[in-house]
Amino acid sequence: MGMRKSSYLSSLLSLTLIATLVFTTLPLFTGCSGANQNHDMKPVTFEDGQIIQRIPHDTKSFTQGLELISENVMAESSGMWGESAVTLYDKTTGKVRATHRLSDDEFGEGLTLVDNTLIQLTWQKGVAHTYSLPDLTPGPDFHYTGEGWGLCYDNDNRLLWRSDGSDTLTAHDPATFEEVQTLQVHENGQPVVQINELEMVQGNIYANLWHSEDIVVIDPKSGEVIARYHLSPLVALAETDNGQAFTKEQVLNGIAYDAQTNRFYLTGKQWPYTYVVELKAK
Ligand SMILES: [Ca+2]
Repeated sequence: MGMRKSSYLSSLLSLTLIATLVFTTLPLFTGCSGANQNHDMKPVTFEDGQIIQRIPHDTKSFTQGLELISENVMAESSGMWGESAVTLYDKTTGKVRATHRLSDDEFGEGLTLVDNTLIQLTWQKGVAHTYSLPDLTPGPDFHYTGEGWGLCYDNDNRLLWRSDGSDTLTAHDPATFEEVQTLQVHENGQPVVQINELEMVQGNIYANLWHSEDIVVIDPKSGEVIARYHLSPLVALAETDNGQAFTKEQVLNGIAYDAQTNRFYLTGKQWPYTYVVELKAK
């Protein structure tokens, strides 16, 4: 009796598992006929916004910095020892326009544009590289203390904001990279740590948090997190598009804002796509 009951339960569990697999897998293939064959997609609405388009993304790129530097051109900084680079590519096709490899002892991190110069952080070397456009011709380096994680530029106040994995953002003078001020980031009285990639959007700082599926919006005057977006539906879509489970380091990282369309370009480390997303106003 015990065995029969166990066998019955086992069959029931198997059927439930198969049904679950069928029902969870089916919808995933209705809008996409394969990761590298069809980039079109049906818009996906989720609680905090809508995913409306996917754009090919280099799965070798360990994304650390993402910024739209003109109407059509995306700049991306990628990390990893021996593989770090800065790359310019078409924002709709992903076609590479220019790329520059870092030396093997450098780990690329955040990047941003100041006037016509790209600035790229390195993780632990205390060096920020500069490049002129459109050819990524290297210019003079900047030097700073501490780690480099994310970088964005507040053009209105002429301030570069750098994250270092802690709850502190450091503002630098864009001409000299001298430290101007620091900002403690907090939410409901608690420090917000592991702040990673950054993006300046309409006077606020949008930030990835390392190993998190959330993007937070930081008021640069107070350090208060004034909004938090939950991007787990985007991470789930990207993982499906990837065709296999993400490793624990293939995290959401990379925010570029298109002021013309009020849309965000969001990606992750070694993701197959960058996604165009409309975020709800909060
Ligand atoms: Ca960015």
